[in-house]
Amino acid sequence: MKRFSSPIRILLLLLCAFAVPFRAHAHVGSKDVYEQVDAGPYKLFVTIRTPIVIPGVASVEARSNGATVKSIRITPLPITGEASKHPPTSDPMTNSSADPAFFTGSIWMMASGSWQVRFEIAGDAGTQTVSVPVPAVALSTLKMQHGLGITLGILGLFLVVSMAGIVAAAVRDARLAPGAIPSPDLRRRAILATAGSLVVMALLIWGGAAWWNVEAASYALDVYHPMAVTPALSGNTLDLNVQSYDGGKERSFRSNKDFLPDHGHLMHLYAIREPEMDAVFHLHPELASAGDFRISLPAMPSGTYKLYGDIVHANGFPETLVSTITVPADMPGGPLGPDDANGSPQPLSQGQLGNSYKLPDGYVMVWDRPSTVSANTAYAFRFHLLDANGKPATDVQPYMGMAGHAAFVKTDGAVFAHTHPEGSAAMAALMLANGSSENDASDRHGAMNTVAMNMDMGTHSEPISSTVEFPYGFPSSGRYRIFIQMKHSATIETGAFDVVVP
Ligand SMILES: [Cu+2]
Repeated sequence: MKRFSSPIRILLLLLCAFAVPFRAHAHVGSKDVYEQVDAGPYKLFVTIRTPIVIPGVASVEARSNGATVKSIRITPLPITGEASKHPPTSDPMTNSSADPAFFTGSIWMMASGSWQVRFEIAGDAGTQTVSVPVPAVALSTLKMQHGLGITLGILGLFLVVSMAGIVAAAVRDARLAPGAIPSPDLRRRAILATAGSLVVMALLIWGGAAWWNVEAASYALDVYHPMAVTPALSGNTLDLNVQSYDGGKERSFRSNKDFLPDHGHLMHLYAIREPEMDAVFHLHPELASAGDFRISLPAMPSGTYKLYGDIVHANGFPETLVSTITVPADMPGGPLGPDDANGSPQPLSQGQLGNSYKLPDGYVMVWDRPSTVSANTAYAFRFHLLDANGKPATDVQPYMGMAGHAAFVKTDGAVFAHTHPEGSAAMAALMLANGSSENDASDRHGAMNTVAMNMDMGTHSEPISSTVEFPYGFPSSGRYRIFIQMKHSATIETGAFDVVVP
């Protein structure tokens, strides 16, 4: 932590108190982690609100909804590397006196990177340990507030003028006998000394500003930028060229060659037609060469599409790579890939989608919409798949190893979060943090086990529940469209729901 000398760090932390709105990118604009955690008999609904500057404090909330939990201790540690083997001493979470199932705590995130919060859960059913991945990045350089700047400026000017006054008085009056009047020569020397002191102070201020700018530029290199991606469409072949991010600092470097498969694919790409969000595709480009993802696009209605490509680095750090393509009217289209799916909800301008969404094959997706939805509040959003007779579907299958996939997308494109029933953390990172991988089906955690086994068993597993829940909280107010994907028999359904968050 040699980035800042401590006065500057303290000042930066102080400035957090004067935070201004910002845009974040870890999905896109959705930094907080909402996770449904299973650890043996214990179930925790975890919310981790990450800081927007690093070092910074993350606040952690956990609600127990399984076996009774007596105490929870938390500790932050990297997901991979030597430091991941030596967790620091854990801190106890505070148990709410009003609600014994609710725990709160906070932890310092001291460096950017791929972190996890490890939970040690204790209760009558014994002790369990489980980890939740937390990508920690600085998302913003905080601008000083106008009023604060003016106040500090006036105080600074007062210091300079006072200093000049002290110098003038010292030169003119210091050796004068009481009551004597300073000579014209003394007065002239006082004026010269005052001018000299002003020059020295101007130089000091200029030097201080230069030093500050160097520090700020160094910090700005650590502010998170997603890796750049350049799309190229030729016929229906889409290439996504991903460039490593190199801010010139080792700790902010992210490679375009270290991707982990996440529920079976290296990239999960959502293509959403702009501006009406009336066509959505969930696609899976393959690596054609290092840093180059390629896919033969299916038939797509023409227009401009926003692309959100989710990848996970080898250290468990997830990124959403954003770009835009224009699909021409005469683009040839191939078939959808086996894990690919699409939907065509009504355009945004035709009003709001309600709580039930009619699917092309007669099935219906239903949202148990909460009576109120507010920003920065954790929910378990619940959806059901009904068959053509309005009965809960009995032929629901895991879709890429999960009961469902959700994408929460703000209509202005400022928020995109692709989440799962386990939560908003990337599955590959979750597995890494809990000591397993997609190649290792014999891992130790129930939820992860199910996923890994479902993937091994492909599409021929037992029918699963027709109800699916997604832990999530909207990061800001505004209008969102939610895309929900579930699979029954061999059909992947894409439902859509609108919500305005006040
Ligand atoms: Cu998914």
